[in-house]
Amino acid sequence: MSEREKTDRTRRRFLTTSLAALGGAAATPALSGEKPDPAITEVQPWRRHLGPGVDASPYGLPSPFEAQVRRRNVPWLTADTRSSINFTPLHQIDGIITPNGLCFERHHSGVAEIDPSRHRLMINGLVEQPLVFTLEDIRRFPRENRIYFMECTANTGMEWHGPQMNGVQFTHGMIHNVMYTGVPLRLILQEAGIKASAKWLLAEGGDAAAMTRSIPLEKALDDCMVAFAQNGEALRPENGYPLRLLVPGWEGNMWIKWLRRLELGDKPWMQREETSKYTDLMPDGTARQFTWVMDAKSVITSPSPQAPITHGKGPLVITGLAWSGHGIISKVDVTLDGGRNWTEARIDGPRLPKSLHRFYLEIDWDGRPMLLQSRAMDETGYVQPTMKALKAIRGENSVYHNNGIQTWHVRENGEVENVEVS
Ligand SMILES: Nc1nc2c(c(=O)[nH]1)N[C@H]1C(S)=C(S)[C@@H](COP(=O)(O)O)O[C@H]1N2
Ligand SMILES: [Mo]
Repeated sequence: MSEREKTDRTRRRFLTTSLAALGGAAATPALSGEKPDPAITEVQPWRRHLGPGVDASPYGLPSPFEAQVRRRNVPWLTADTRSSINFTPLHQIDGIITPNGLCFERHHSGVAEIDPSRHRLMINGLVEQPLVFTLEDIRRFPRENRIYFMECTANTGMEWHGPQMNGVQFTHGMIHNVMYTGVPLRLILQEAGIKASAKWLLAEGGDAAAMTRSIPLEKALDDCMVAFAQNGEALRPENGYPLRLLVPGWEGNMWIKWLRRLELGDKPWMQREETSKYTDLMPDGTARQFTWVMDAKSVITSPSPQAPITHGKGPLVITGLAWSGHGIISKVDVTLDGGRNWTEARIDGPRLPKSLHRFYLEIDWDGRPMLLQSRAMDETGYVQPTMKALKAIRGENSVYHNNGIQTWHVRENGEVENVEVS
């Protein structure tokens, strides 16, 4: 019998059982001899009285039964939550969009709480006419809607020295994927008039850190945006309200939040800035700099250490995310045996450049241990490397840009552990 036929047969058996349960019949093997299911036979509390009316929650919140779906930080990673990071619960969400309240946060000086009526965006430097915009001014430019991932350069950074964090939220959760509404940066810069000598852009945040980053003008004029909305509503304070810079496909550090100033210059403001921190130390002691693009990467989000298999053997949905700063993901492969055999996974939902892609592989799990991995390929033909291949090139001194293949060890009891295979 083929793998597909076997899966179909198991699924049919599975469906008959569930259908029988719906009908209350106890004729199937799975139900015979068991006590009646109180979820079926008893009237539940929520059927005994009317529920709350329409305005009970003017800004809706998830069901209280979903309270465990939340961002989490790792207290020992940083000394103070105001210069810290928390992580997106990748194992608890599906599809490709990160709900606003679950987008990971990374602040250098806490969240700036900005009164939008007193927020300004200033443009100066090598422009014909320095300008100051209010938010109302920004909203009078033509708008675009774009879905982009934003990944912190340090995502998966703790894993360079072998498995550290036992959960995909912590190994890969410095990423979110949001539909932004905003204005192409090009239009705003052109309004001020770009001088011919301008080659670089300095973006500055309005937080206490006054964080700045230099961006090549070529990128700024390409697909950068100034966004005021995320997933249809105003940006959240954590993510840069009321205005943030988008630098699609490039490292998260450049996506300046609480954006207050754009300066055009003829050379980068590097070294004296934040930027010097974000280099990759190579085995020979030299540093890799200007590594802005986030290379193709993927990870299985379930099963994973925080999302073990609780239903035993039989039908199992393996799912995960894949992304590339270079464009679209063309293919994701999944292995159950640590890389010996690979099967192409099914990508479902929008396949957009520089956005998360969702993949699935449905299997009939025989209950035996697995070494699960996923491997992404992007439209340039680049294939996500193994940890071993990555370390051979980059050595062991790196902190940033770890896009190596992640391995999850699934035990017979369904528990999952973070491991590295050589
Ligand atoms: N103004 C300002 N912008 C900032 C930061 C900051 O601390 N201040 N942190 C940067 C870093 S390192 C990252 S990874 C992202 C985090 O964005 P998020 O909080 O929306 O996840 O914002 C970037 N932009
Ligand atoms: Mo970051």
